[in-house]
Amino acid sequence: MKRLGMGLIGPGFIATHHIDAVRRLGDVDVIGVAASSHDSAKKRARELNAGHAYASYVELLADPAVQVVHNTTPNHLHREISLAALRAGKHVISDKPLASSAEESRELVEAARAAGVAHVVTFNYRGHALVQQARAMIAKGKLGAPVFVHGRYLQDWLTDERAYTWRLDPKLGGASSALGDIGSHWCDLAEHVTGSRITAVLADLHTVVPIRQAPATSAKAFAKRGKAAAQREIAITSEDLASVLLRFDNGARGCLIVGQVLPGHKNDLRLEVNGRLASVAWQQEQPNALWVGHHAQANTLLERDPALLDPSARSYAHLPAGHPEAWADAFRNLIADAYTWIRQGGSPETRPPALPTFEDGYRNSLVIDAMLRSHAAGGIWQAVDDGHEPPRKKGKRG
Ligand code: SOE
Repeated sequence: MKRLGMGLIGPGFIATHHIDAVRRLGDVDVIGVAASSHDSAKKRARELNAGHAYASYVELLADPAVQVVHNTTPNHLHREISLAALRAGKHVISDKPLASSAEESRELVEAARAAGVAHVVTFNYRGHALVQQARAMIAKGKLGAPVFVHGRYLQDWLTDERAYTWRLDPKLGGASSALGDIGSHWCDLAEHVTGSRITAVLADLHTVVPIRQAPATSAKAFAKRGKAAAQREIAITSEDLASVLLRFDNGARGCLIVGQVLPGHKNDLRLEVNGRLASVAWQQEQPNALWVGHHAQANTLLERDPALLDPSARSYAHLPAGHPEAWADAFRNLIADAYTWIRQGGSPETRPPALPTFEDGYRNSLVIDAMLRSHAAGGIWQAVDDGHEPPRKKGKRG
């Protein structure tokens, strides 16, 4: 198999997992990294054993040894970096969200189509074998018509008012925090697993911690608060708590709760789909079991046993039953699908069915935008833009 070269731009928290996943494929070389400065790139290249430290991302994009660019920069740089990589003819794998707004996301979709390369957004929870099992069961009618889709994504790493991250700064993280950062994962999973689309939302957003004591440097996700040195008060305008009602295009109703200030919840993503015949529920913190609920027979708990999985889910399980697979394995599965697509030329016809692309990233931004609009309008139902018309420019009437 011809070896491919990858370059990574923005070597922060998630970059480690991109590089780890790529290394597990066995036929991709980590060529190098670019960061906010050459010194930072040198430091991270050493720490990650990630090859060359480029002086800038422009230098990385000019390197013919790099065919694939992983964009793991902070949200506000996603558009600039992905656009430059696409224009340089590189395949692009971007951390979520695709960009800071629906408008930017749409621009990236159009640029990716024009470039004719693979374009992937890391909605990594799709990579779990039992998520694919749930999707296959629904697609094959095992649940009957889905009538209710509900769940949660709850965390507590922002509970302490001294915790601060760039994600809470609208200029860097975007207008939304909890919904944009983790609600986006749940919405993508709900649409992917059910095969249906969220058409309308009714959202109630809240900021539980409106003032934070920010240290000189930003908190990393899940970092424990040490005794911070310099403190400054920052007013928080984005939501850290959200309750949302949903309507789907297959007539199903739904509801979602999202929060990042909820003590005891670490990375508590749960999705449940109730059909007219049966139900399924999957929890990210117990990823090797899928609950299957019945009305007229005993409920079951399907363990992640490749021998028992639908053929479409089996390739996402690499270990036998009783050998747990988890977050990093799902991440690797998504990256493996991305490189399979790249090797097949990155055309729409060859995309692996579970692989989220820039189109899914754009779609996801439209759903989150509708939730923000719903809340801003006082909590009224808002239709999700279908993405065919350019999203309304801010401040323009009509
Ligand atoms: C922080 O909320 C975070 O790292 C998110 O940014 C990730 O997308 C999620 O998978 C885990 O939590």
